[in-house]
Amino acid sequence: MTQDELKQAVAREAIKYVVDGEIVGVGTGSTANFFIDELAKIKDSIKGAVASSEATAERLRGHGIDVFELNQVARMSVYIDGADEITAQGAMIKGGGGALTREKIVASVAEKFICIADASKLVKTLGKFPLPVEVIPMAQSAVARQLMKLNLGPDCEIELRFKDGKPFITDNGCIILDIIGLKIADPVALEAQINQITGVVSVGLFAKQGANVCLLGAPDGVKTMN
Ligand code: ABF
Repeated sequence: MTQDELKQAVAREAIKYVVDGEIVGVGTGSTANFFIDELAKIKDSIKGAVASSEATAERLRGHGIDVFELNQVARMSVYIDGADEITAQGAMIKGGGGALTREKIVASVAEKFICIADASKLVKTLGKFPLPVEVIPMAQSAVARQLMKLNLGPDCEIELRFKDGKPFITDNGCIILDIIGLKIADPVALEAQINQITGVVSVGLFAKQGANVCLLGAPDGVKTMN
């Protein structure tokens, strides 16, 4: 099976968690895109969706699914999204696509986070994938200095994310600092430490509120981790 086929398999499985007549929170990325394609097949049985990025909103609308602003939504049963890395305990690194802040906000409103990923995303220790930090642009250098003061390890480096030769700008008009070379022993503690730095909008560590369920696609089938 290809990686895309594994992603499609978890996307199909995730449909079982969608509640009839309700609004579903939808993530960003290639696995979430497969989920949107599956959601389109049952669009008449849901009220609509809240998107975690402009790209997701566009894809949902393209499939004829109503997109609601989060401010219009008081409750949501499930938020379904991919991850860059996930542990067996449900802690994740997210934000490789740059949508971490909106993903975290939409996830915070949902009663359950359903993570959909191929088996390559499962790790023992988070940190091989660069950890994204969304930052207010004027605070770039100040935040980078504060991050270095956290003594995150000998191999740790901080890089401004670029796209097409220019600093990457998020849907919120902010920049991303990627922390590379981490081995995250205590994800909950590191998430709290980084959140406290002035100028940080959010960090792509989803540990305090991690995934409630992870659907992991492997060649021998989809495994459910609770
Ligand atoms: C989003 O999509 C992100 O938080 C994460 O960076 C990414 C995973 O991408 P993919 O599904 O394309 O592997 O969920």
